[in-house]
Amino acid sequence: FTPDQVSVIFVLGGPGAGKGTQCAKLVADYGFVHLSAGDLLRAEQNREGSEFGTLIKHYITEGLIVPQEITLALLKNAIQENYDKGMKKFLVDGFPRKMDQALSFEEQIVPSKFILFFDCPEDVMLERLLDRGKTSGRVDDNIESIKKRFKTFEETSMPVVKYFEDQHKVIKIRCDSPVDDVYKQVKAAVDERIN
Ligand code: UP5
Ligand code: MG
Repeated sequence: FTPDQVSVIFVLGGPGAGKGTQCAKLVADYGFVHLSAGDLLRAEQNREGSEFGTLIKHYITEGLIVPQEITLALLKNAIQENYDKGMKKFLVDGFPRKMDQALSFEEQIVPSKFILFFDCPEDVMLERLLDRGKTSGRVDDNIESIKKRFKTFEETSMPVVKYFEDQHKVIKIRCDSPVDDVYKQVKAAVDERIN
């Protein structure tokens, strides 16, 4: 695929802000392909024969950003696979979360159309993650990892949001309200931009 053949929306926001939840609703209504960078990394970690399994698990447990080469390759492959099946519209969730990734993706793969940014107070995200941790089985849904994820988000990922804000590409959504209230804002934002 070439950049003019696909369209990508980045979905950003802190850990537990509700990115995955809102993406699932957009998929149902608009037929986007939802690509969560975290999900792709977890799948690669568990793939038999992967040479990156141990490394990915370490970065995720420590709330650190996996070296961009790995994540970029996973995303590029996933876009290609879906493009081959005729899919052209993608929600890239939880990526880019470091400046090098933002620049590489837009230069090497495709520039994003716009960014949905889920803005959520930390105490709300903490409560959601601890609650999800009771059943999620995720190695990073515990208080130690969550604190590290929050720190990485503030120090490393917020500069990416700022970078896109300066380009007037960010739509900020408040997400400390019920899922359907948040989705109303999301839907309005998407309808305005894609038509
Ligand atoms: N919930 C959701 N919305 C709600 C609402 N409005 N009201 C009440 N409850 C709500 O939601 C989290 C929980 O909250 C769920 O239980 C949900 O029901 C409830 P979810 O939709 O899962 O939130 P999300 O923002 O997707 O949270 P997630 O934990 O997935 O965010 P992270 O960004 O932390 O996780 P991700 O999987 O993207 O990344 C994990 C790790 O992978 C990173 O920390 C990093 O180590 C690594 N990574 C990289 O290295 N590079 C990358 O490019 C991407 C990830
Ligand atoms: Mg998620």
